[in-house]
Amino acid sequence: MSSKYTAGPTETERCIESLLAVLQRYAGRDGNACSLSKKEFLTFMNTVLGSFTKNQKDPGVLDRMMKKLNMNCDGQLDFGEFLNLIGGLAQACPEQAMSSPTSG
Ligand SMILES: [Ca+2]
Repeated sequence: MSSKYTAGPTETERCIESLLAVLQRYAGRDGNACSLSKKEFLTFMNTVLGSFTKNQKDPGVLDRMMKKLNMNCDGQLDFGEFLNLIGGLAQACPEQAMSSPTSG
């Protein structure tokens, strides 16, 4: 590590660490703290992204999201697959993200 890293983690690094911490918090419920089972994914979505899931008129949307995100079809969302979820959500609401550039 060069000296430019001694000032602490960058904003991006903190974001990644936060996402990893969130994943581990929900993923740890069944003993595998590195990936979300479908049940954990549903808990995560309904808890953390309740405003998103509440607005979904299609009850199968989370099932399809899980299926789409689970690239290797192992029934679990690992960190990479979880990041695809976050990226997809970020793309789905660019206006909301853009409307508050100074918050957080
Ligand atoms: Ca997977």
